[in-house]
Amino acid sequence: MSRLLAPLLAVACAAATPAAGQNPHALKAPAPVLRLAADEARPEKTYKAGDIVVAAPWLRATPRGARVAGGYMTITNNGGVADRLTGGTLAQAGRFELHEMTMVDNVMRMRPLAQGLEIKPGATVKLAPGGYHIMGLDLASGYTQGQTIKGTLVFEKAGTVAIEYTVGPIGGGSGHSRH
Ligand SMILES: [Cu+2]
Repeated sequence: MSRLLAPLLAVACAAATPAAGQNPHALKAPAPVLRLAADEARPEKTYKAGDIVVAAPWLRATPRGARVAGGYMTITNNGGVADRLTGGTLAQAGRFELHEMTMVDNVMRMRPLAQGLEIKPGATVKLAPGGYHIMGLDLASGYTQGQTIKGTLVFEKAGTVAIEYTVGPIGGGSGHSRH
């Protein structure tokens, strides 16, 4: 990875993390816009392939000009053997990576999951801001809140799962001030 790209990725990941003192649950709340009642009643979207269930995938909306975006979801393995998320695709993204956020010297950093992400039998793994996430890089254009964006996830055993991300808010307390 180029030295130029690394700071960009750090910004994107920081943007996915609540600022200090901010209630992380507040980020999950919808922006104060009018929503249809039917929208509220819609059940959480799930996608199944073999023993794998992917629930409620969402992407964080991108600030203007951003070339990277983080995505989150919950993955459950209902089978009796471990499976592994190894990659995927994301509409408008030139590249797709699996990442993990970790605290290093009090700074949130991320690293690619070179071995993918194991989903143990019976386990539910949450990809969420501040932890595991998928990342789209080399975006041709940004994502706007409310959009539905197609993508795929590739599992070692369950194979390829077509999913649709809902684009959520950019979120407050972006880490841009760190730069
Ligand atoms: Cu990342």
